Amino acid sequence: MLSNITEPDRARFETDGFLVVDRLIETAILPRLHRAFDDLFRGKFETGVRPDEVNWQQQTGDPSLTRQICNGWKASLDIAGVVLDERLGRMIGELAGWPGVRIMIDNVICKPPGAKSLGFHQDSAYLSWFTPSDLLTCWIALDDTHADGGTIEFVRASHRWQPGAPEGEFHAPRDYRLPMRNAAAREGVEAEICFVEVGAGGGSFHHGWTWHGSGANAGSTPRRSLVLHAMRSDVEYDPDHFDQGIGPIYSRYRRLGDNLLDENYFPILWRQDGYRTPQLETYLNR
Ligand SMILES: O=C(O)CCC(=O)C(=O)O
Repeated sequence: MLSNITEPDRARFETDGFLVVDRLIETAILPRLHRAFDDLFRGKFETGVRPDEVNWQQQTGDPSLTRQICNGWKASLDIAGVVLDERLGRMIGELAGWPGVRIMIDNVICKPPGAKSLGFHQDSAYLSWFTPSDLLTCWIALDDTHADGGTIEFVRASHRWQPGAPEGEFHAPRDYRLPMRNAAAREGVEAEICFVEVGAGGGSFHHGWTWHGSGANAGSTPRRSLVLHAMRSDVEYDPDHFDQGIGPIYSRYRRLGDNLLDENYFPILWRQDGYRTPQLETYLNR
């Protein structure tokens, strides 16, 4: 049974800055998603479109690193079927109390046994080019996850800490928790780290300011996850913060004459009034 958001879920998310969920997607689709991951990291792009960020490829990638691709939905219809799902959009909207939900970006992440950590960070510290700049992320485990297998870790209630500036490396830093420990020291608190340990198909939601990262994979199985970073449906480009975090790739999608976000690149997954970007169904059923 796939989860729905309940009032206690909302209260927990509000208090902790994250919520762990047993089941987010049907386990029957996991083999297809595993194959889609293999294809993407081998450079096989089903739709003919290259994902926006290809940070690791089989032929050239450093095998000690965690593999990452951003906006796999543009290359793989199996990935698209998950991260453009209306149901996940609704869950995010209900958790956040937003009128509607757009995808900002997806992350395809694979951490094989032995692969290195991803540094602790706050997503919102890197992303203030749109307004309102609220962000909420759904992290889906495609393998069973364990504390020693490099699963994602959250610091409880850290979404209430002072917003920090970007600090440290994301890929394979020397001490992956250091920026978070520095922030905890500034805050004068002891960080309470919570590992997301779920079966494949489960996962979590986290607030844009919640501190999170993940250690090296000391286990014997890969740790794959599919991540949906979402924003409100009514966001616009923020001309006053346009240079903050958008970078050369996503700034290309800006329209010439106004600050509206183009639904071809940032589709609306769900809105309270029933609207959903109409072209999504055509794309998903190609
Ligand atoms: O999967 C991970 O280890 C980190 C993912 C992440 O940074 C995120 O979901 O925001």
